[in-house]
Amino acid sequence: MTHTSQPSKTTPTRTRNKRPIDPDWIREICLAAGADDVGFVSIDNEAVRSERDRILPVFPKARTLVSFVVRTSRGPLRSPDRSLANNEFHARGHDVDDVGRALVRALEDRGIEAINPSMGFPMNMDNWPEPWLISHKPIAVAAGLGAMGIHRCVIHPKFGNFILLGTVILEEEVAELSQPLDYNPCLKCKLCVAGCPTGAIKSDGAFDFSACYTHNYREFMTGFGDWVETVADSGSAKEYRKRVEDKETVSMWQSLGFGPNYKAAYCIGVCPAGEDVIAPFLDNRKGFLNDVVKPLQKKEEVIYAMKGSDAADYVTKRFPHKELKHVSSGLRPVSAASFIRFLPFLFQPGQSKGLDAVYHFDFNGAETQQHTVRISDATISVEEGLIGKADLHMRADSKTWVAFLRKDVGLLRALITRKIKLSGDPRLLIAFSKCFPS
Ligand code: B12
Ligand code: SF4
Repeated sequence: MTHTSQPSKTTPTRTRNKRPIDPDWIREICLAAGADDVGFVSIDNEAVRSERDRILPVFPKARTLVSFVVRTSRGPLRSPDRSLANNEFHARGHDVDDVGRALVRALEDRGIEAINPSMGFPMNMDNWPEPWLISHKPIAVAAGLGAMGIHRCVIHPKFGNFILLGTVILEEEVAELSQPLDYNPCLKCKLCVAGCPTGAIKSDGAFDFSACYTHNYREFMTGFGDWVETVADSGSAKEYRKRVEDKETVSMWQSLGFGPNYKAAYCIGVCPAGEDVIAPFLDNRKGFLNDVVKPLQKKEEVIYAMKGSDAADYVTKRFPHKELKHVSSGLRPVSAASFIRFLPFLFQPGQSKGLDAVYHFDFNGAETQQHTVRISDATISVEEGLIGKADLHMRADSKTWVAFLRKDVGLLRALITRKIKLSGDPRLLIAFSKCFPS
């Protein structure tokens, strides 16, 4: 099929095209607007089920997801000077949004409704703590634009992980859909594991969300919120300066003025996968390590981590020349349901050593929820309902529980007023809280 049968881009028509759209027409618009690769996925594809559930309430007409990538340049992303990387991330991120806008306009000119969720920001913060409208990664994977690497980012077969992802959602079908890759370009070299300054990337593909978020996103969202609370708590300029160095204050100003600064993204910088990227690694692995990985490992810099977290232990042990700074991630539950949902993402295996216990959470009041949480062998599992015998049973008014976690209400008061009731060994509550530093 060619796109000659389609109306011209410059002559808008309001007649709805009932035939499946020519994917080449869409691809050309995306490429002309700055994309480097494009794929097509049906909203009914099971691989994007999680996204379907997010998209349909916002755009019930959705039929097809157009996934596209924009390449990022390797030099700036690999530089120990993060102003180069930040400039590249921000500029290319805007390029992704430009492609989305161009495609939506072209589709609308043909009478086809479409939406373009942002590459990153802005997000809908009313939906905090999961404000992103869709997750671009599973869509890109289903569209054959790459596969997930050990570092949980999508690796394109040609451009490697030097890509940012975008998605446009439209109300029509396209004539041909894409297929996922039948291999994974990730080499399992684990350079991303070695490069990450916070230990967020585990060699088995597990990802310590809070380690990455607390450091890399120090000047985003709740990292910013934590800084605001530090300002509020300081009481005087002198006290503030004891807590926050001048370079941190000006960095925060820069983030507010020019777009937030990422602190690391070294996992992306060091990744050698992808046809266009791999040659220097294959030619001379030691040289690649010296030129690309070591400068980031050796860099003297501040690493933000929560006190008592696996990341804090990791920095002390693995990167003693980097300056560990204890901060709060600022992440705190907004409801009993979000407390439960967060648990697996915030769990710190290293802090749970020796703990083998079953917890029952029995919430009442504004939210009625029952969950069983097991922690053993440095793993966590969360199930709905009160299953088996608990070592510690907690019956709590959901609002009081959330207020306790947000440090707005003390545990003693909640116990005395019987808003929280414990049965079992209360020391298990201390052991539990150690697994989730905040
Ligand atoms: C949330 C988010 C993050 C989080 C979580 C990262 C992650 N692995 O998902 C944080 C803040 C840590 C982060 C960091 C980075 N991100 Co980011 N991020 C997103 C965002 C907004 C959503 C990702 C998502 O849906 N994840 C859910 C699922 C599919 O991913 P997952 O790996 O299976 O899930 C993990 C986490 O997301 C987390 N999680 C999932 N759901 C929830 C819910 C709650 C409540 C919590 C607390 C956690 C959580 O736990 C999971 C397991 O650890 C997307 C933009 C978008 N709208 O899609 C960009 C995106 C994934 N990020 C991107 C980039 C580039 C980065 C950084 C390099 C940023 C930087 N410049 O420094 C780092 C890389 C870190 C890494 N190795 O992943 C790119 C990735 C491009 C690619 N090639 O894949 C994306 C796609 C943006 C884009 N449009 O291109 N990011
Ligand atoms: S650095 Fe190596 S292990 Fe990590 S994602 Fe890239 S290819 Fe895979």
